[in-house]
Amino acid sequence: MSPVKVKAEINKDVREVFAEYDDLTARLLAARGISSKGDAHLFLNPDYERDTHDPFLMLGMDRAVDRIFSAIEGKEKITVFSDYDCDGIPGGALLHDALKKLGAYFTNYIPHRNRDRYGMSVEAVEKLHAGGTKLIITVDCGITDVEPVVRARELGIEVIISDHHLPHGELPPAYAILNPKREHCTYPFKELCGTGVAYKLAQALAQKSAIDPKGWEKWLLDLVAIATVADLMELSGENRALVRFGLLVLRKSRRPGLLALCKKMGVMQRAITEDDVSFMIAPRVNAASRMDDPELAFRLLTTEDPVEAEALASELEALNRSRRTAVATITKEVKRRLAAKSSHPSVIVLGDPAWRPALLGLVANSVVEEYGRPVFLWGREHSTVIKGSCRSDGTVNLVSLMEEARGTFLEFGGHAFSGGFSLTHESVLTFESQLLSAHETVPKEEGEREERFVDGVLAIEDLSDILLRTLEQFAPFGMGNEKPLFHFPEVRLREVVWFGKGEEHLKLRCATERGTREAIAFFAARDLGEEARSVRAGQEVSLLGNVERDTRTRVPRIRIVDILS
Ligand SMILES: [Mn+2]
Repeated sequence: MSPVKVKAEINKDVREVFAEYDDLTARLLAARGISSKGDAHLFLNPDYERDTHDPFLMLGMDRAVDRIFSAIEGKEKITVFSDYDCDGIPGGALLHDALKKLGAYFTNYIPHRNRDRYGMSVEAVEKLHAGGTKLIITVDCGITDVEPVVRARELGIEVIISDHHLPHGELPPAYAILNPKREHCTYPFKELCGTGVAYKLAQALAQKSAIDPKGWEKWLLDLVAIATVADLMELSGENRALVRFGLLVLRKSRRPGLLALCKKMGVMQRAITEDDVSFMIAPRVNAASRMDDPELAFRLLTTEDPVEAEALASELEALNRSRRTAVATITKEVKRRLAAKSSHPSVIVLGDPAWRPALLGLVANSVVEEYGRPVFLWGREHSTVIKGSCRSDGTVNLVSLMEEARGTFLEFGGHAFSGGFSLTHESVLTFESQLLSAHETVPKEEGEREERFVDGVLAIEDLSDILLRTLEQFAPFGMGNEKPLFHFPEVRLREVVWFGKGEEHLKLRCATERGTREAIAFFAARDLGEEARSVRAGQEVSLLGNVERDTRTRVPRIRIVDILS
């Protein structure tokens, strides 16, 4: 049995600092690294005006705003150039709405995931020039696109870059560059996503415009919430406020596309949570570019026509279904090939020209989970270049690993746990051996721990509205603010129910003084394994789980993360 430990045991001193709060609140604050009364107050009481910074603190903002207003006055054609993922698309939609409000003459451009390069390209710039564009505003891309920006200038187009990716090397010769991570930018919060940076630009434009009612830009926060959660940004500081208030806007959003999508997905709009954004909305927005054209998702977010909205929502729903099937098919094939081998090297490397590169990240995720080692998968589509995705189990930093084998790649990029790359046809043959020898030399990180850290130990009797309200103060949850996890050491089961089409979901019922309480695990048969399959009524089990509200009955329940015995 894996030992369970409480994350932050609080001593007397800490308890005194948080004297005004109950035990659980104090413990959750401490577990989030909050140590002063002032910080606790800020964290528990997000305030839009206080927590969002003046957009003009961002380097280049004055220049960008002036240039955009002069383009609007001069009726120059503006193109919003955004990335094709669930950060670029909402960001493109956000500037679409803002520029429309301001009466600009503009269009949106989103490159195609398979046909075009990532970010700006010389070809795209030339296409926009032919269409009469005089000013390009990027969203979620552009910070490294020196050559396309040089080409734009040659053609008499000015470029405003808004991006949040880490700059490296020379900056493009753009008219203005908005990026809190660039050198000399003293903007106080660095972790905005691409749509977050676009929102700062919209805020600045709104401040300088005469359009009433003041504060109209806040209605764009639904898009900021979607992108910040989907792009896995740290939910601290300004992001915490943007997402908290963005979710409120999302619940009231009148965007016909979101309304139609919620209906299709069976999500109650007025109760949308960050989980609905991560697991329902973001996959459908991403399915557009993975399976077809990113334009579909962009139009869903911007259309004002309920009939078009309905059609687009159906289309995205269908694309998401075929995306799921395609991922499952490739995953099955990968696992079949792996199962056929008697042993596995320290890095799993597989590929097939028939695999669609845009899906391989999702496949790699499940292979890492099963095999517990770094996984590199490659495929090909619409191009002669081999592209792929990699995921790490946490034992090596993928960026270091790829740097060590840099000669084998055409291009590569990413983070410690996930990345992407491209290869030439020749290097495919030596790819695996190159990665294996790089893996030998690269430093190893400590693997996953055996111990499980929880925020506290509870009894099933503790599930109450008061507990839920305490936990809700800590929402929204995500990166840097994980959903509180609890240990329920002795849960006496009254009833064990398997439900769903293939009886794949598990519901455990328990009797308490407050009435029946439930613990639930979706796809328990697949995700929880043996322990789940062997539970019986009358037994006592030890559970790890989050506490949530049953969306239908509003009664508090446990969302099972693991069954320990
Ligand atoms: Mn992004």
